[in-house]
Amino acid sequence: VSEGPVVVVTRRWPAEVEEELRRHFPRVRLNVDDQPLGPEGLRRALAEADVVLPTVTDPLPADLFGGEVRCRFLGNYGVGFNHIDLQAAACAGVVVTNTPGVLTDATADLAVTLMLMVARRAGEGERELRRGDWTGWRPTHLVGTELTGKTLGVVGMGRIGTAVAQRGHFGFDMPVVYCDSGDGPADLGWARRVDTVQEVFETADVVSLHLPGGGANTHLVDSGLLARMRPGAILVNTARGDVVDTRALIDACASGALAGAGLDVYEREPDVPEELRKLDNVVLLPHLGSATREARIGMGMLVLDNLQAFLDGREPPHRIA
Ligand code: 8YV
Repeated sequence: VSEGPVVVVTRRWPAEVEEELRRHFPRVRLNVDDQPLGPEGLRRALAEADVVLPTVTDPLPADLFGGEVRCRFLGNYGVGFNHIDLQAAACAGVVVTNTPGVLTDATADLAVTLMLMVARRAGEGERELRRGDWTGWRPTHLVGTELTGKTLGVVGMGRIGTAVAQRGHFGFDMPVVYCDSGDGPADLGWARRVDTVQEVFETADVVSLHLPGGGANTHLVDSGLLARMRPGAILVNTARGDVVDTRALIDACASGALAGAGLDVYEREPDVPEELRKLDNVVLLPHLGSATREARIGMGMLVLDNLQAFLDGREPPHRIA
């Protein structure tokens, strides 16, 4: 009886999913230290394992696929995959999958959390109270703005963008404008599609980003685009850090051109520029978009579904290369 494929899991996963992995794959290698494998560790994993299950903390550029590659299946634990060179993977004969859908609600909820935290100055208030600086209630203390009735702009109307738009429109009565460079919905009735990112930035009071990182999207949000935002507007990024030119965002938030920004992702995670960390009108979360039990278990189970399909000779449901 074969013991099955060698499976490398690059980080710790929820216990329920690791249990499944152990049950199905006796030769699974779990990363008990939970430290990123780094380029050398990843190179070794690709050379020694039949299956590698990476996360966003495992950059897999083309050169890693240039050497010895025993790996036939890369099951990314996450929906975003700009850390993987898909073309190089495909050339090396590696099938790649991702985990869309199961983290949509968690990520949309976090985008709304950031909008509310910035609009209601929740981070500022929490820091003040914890410092022991709260002197008591007064009518002019930490006055923010309401989301209700403000215009929500969504860049990228895929699964997550649509879930954010629904929350904004049906939960907070926000008119919604959106753009989509791909096959996003032409018309939703309750949300208005516009042709360009510029139009979204010019029209909205709150702009939320929901497009992939990398390629042409890197620094899509630059100083020019930020300058088009309405005075007192808010930018939220739960997509990928590289989509926003951080330098330009720091300037826009520091000058008061924007009311503030809510960020969950950064250009060089886990490094977050000190200048950004010093800004009181910016809310900073440590890449928590999909950090719910439901989403993280769902992501693991979906990786297993994709892997099982591959091993059975079926087309994996979420194949991306
Ligand atoms: C994950 C994410 O936490 O799925 C994504 O694209 O950014 C997050 O849900 C991370 O990518 C795990 O690999």
